[in-house]
Amino acid sequence: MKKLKIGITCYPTVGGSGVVATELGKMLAEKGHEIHFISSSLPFRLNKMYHNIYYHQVEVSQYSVFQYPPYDIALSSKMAEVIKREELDLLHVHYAIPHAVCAILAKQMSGRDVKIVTTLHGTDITVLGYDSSLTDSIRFGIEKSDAVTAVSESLRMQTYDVIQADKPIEVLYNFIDERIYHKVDSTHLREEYGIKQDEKVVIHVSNFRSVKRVPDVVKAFHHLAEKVPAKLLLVGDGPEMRNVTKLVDDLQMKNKVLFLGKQENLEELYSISDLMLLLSEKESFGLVALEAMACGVPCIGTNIGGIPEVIIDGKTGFICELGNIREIGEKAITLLSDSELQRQFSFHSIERVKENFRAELIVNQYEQIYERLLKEG
Ligand code: GMT
Repeated sequence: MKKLKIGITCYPTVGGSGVVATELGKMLAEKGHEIHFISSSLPFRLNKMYHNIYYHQVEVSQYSVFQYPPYDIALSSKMAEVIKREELDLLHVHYAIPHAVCAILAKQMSGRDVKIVTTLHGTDITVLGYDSSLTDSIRFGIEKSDAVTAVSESLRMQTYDVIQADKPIEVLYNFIDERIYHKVDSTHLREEYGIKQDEKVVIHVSNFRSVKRVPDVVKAFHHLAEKVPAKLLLVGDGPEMRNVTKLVDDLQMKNKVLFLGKQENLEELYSISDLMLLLSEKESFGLVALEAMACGVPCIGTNIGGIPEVIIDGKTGFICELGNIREIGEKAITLLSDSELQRQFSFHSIERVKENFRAELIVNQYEQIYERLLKEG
């Protein structure tokens, strides 16, 4: 395929969407494309030098005449500048608003026929889509993009349902870089964290927003810890942290729960874990479940959004009803008390990721979309 010049815009510090956008940029660069990140700060996973990855910072000035800093306009101007100067072939933006709308404006400002690909990650639809003051803008961003992708079938259907967009939406699942996410030898961490030989390790990773239902994770763990010796690793930070620490205190579980805060090198933590809990009330995909599965960790997830498209009930983990703490706790006990079941689920998790969510497979699908659009002219 012809080597392309691709502009990528995402919220660089926001969880999964920023991770996927950055990983995609890195993979495309490895395949020889020239990548231009256009964002407000350096994407946090861009932690290595690539000769063909460029970063263009969006500077948002605060003027006293404006009540709010004009991020969207500053971004559109920067996009237009980069489209013209670097002669970009296409812009791949993550989130319909504001990024697709900014890309459409930038295309008009630049006067060049740059193609626009928009990837929907969920928050733009499952949260913002229900704000009627934004629905028309989201629909506009989707319909005026040249191609639109969603990270799960569930998100695709929800977008049609909520936004009523008249546009084909293709499902391209999230992926992981299997060179990073695989089981590694990090057993020393068990000892360093004070995890005893006979204890199982349960992990939860999120940005602790209320939609992640971290209190449910603590309650389900409390249920299982009555039967199975275990420690809970809580990784991440966010608005719910205060409630969660209080709940842990109230349940007298301080000695069983480790608050690790935000962490890099998650594969090392997954590699000492026996089970992941992802009990969200909204989740268009659940990238952390995929990362854990790639390291051989079975997951229990809620029957919400795209989670059942990632976790296969009874094969790579269990799917439970949202908020059903007893059911979740019991399923966790079943799994953690049966080492053969755990081994099978772990094996099937790794296989599932390799077959369906490996980077090469999904990055090729994105490239095919780019190629198609540029051929269409
Ligand atoms: O989950 C979050 O709070 C972050 C959010 C985001 O916009 O980055 O994640 C969304 O995109 C991820 C990557 O596609 C998905 O794995 C997450 O499921 C999705 N989050 C929600 O739908 C709540």
